[in-house]
Amino acid sequence: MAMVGRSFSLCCLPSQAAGACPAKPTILRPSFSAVAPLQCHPPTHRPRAPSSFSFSFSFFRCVRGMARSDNGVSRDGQKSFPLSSTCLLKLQRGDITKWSVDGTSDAIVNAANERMLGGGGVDGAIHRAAGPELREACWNVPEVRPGVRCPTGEARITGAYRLPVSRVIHTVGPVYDIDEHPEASLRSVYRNCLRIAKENHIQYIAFPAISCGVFRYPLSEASYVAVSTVKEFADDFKEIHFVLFSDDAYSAWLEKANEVL
Ligand code: AR6
Repeated sequence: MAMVGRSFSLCCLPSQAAGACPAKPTILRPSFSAVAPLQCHPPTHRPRAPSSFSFSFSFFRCVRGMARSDNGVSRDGQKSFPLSSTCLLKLQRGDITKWSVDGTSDAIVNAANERMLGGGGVDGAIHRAAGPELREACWNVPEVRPGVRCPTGEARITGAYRLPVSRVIHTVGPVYDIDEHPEASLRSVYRNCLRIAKENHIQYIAFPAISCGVFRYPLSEASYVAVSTVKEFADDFKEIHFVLFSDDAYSAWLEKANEVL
């Protein structure tokens, strides 16, 4: 797949206006937009007895609907929950580096470490896919103390370079066994990511299961914190996604969304 690189500014800090980072000119993936609803036209004739044609048409529509949705999961593998009349929560399995909606108002979240210069897990995958410009952008994020660009629970935003989204939001989740208040720290992670996204006019955002890999946060507890916290931002985004790499993580998030929403 051809990748389109960008040479724009190294880093967009929260205080900078969204316009500081130019919009990506090319969308590399089709959008995950919903299928347009079937239209109903008012009858222009007297009601007729159902013909074999109308039966077969209804049957076709029914089968088509089933192909599109199995237990609420759309053909592209996403399960949707309304958070408000204007915002959807969407769950899907997959690789977050491939995710995008429109390439201009979308962002993915990176489960980084405090140095913000790359690592393993989803952090490594995002840096590999974004290219070396992302590391350079992270390097230019000011340190708040030696070796710390993003303290645990906070968030920073950069460009996305060779990724198909417009921005990357970097955050640092708690190490479950070490953090004194892991739940409070994980809630701060989600709140700060969504705040910085909102400040930068992001409308579509995708999270991985932050802290659930190397940092060993249990999936059931993490999914509860994640789903219940993003709900607070239901009026601020069009879609909030979780892109979950493992079946276990997907099942945990699905169970929690069914409970909480
Ligand atoms: N797309 C979506 N999710 C992924 C992907 C991917 N491409 N790759 C892994 N995951 P982790 P943490 C899932 O360890 O626990 C790094 O070294 C993975 O299955 O990436 O917050 C950083 O530099 C798991 O469910 O993040 C930090 O040092 C989830 O992402 C440290 O790890 C998070 O796992 C952060 O640890």
